[in-house]
Amino acid sequence: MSPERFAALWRSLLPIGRDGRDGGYLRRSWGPADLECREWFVEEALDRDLTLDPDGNGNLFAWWGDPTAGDAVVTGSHLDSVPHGGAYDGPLGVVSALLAVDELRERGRKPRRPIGLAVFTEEEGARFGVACLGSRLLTGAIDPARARALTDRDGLTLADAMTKAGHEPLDLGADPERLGRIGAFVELHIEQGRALTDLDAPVGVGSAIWPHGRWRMEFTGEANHAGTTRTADRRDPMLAFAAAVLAANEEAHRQGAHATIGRVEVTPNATNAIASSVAAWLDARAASAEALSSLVAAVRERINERAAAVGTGFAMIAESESPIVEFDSGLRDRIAARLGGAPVLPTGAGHDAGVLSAHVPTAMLFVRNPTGVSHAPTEYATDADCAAGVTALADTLEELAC
Ligand code: HGY
Ligand code: MN
Ligand code: MN
Ligand code: MN
Repeated sequence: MSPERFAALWRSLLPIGRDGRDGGYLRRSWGPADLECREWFVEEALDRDLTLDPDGNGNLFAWWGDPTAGDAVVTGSHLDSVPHGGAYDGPLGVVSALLAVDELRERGRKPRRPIGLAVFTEEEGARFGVACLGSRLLTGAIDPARARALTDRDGLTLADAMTKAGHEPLDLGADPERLGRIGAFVELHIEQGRALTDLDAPVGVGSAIWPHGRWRMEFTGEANHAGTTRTADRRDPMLAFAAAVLAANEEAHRQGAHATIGRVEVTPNATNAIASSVAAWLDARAASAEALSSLVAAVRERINERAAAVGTGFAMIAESESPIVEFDSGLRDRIAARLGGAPVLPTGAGHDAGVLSAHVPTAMLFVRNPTGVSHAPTEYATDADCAAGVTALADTLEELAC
């Protein structure tokens, strides 16, 4: 695959969903940009004579060969983004899947196993709060009634958003028939880190996904006047919230883990009123389950101490937790060998591949990200490395399906 060929298809998707601020994206699942991206995918798939087969969860599948034959090799990723996110996280895997089909056809290959392309919905969980929602629904990892009731920040439920987009929310749910068709899943993704840059390698193979989770934290205090309430009389939930941010940062640093509080909602959120309550979300990740639970426990303990000291309430509720994912070692080693000994590396980022790995042999390919930055407009990979990623994905599909 040439960088020019990659760039031509890449540029056709690039303008969709730009949020108009320094190159960031807002592709919210079931929102206008997401629907436009999905139309783009359908058009590209039909241009390649692939057979479209969407499931009831909003995931798109496109097939080269008869999927009912089973034991398919499926590749793909997601098209939704975090708010003001980058262009590559998700879409690179989808564009690469389309181009890998082109590459195999130009090599004259006729797969002996069906090859499927997949686009999973709401991978970021940025709209409805649960990451990998589409692949969790497909695999039965989340109850469809709970999913239907998830709300976005405007109070719209997933069911409402689907209905507005012309989809039937009652179709949500596990789809053992479609899942049963998949014999192996390979997701190509921009690396969200600098390991490949440091190794000076354009492509790597995934070994594991760190265990990670999201916790909603609720801090409750007493609203009062900013100008007339003495400090000693305050029950200000912002103090315990501030302790949470510092505890997350310090405990993660101490344990070599990652903890982020990037989202907060203050009530009433007025300059001259002491907050009555604060909601915030902890995103915590670590190399092992033990390290993750000790990180979360340490953060929780420090917040409890601070909340008690300032007389405010505190609750911490797990919203989603993902255990460590060790990718199928046979698949991993076979792919790394086919790719001429490509480096093998873990990731701290969650992926649909992590959800599917509980059901089918799964692998990931990573494409070098020169700065390692992700979930931000500066997320970037060179056309040459992206083209190398397509070639690696085509080699992988050829190795597994042809
Ligand atoms: O948050 C993640 O780890 C992924 O990028 N959705
Ligand atoms: Mn992603
Ligand atoms: Mn992401
Ligand atoms: Mn007043």
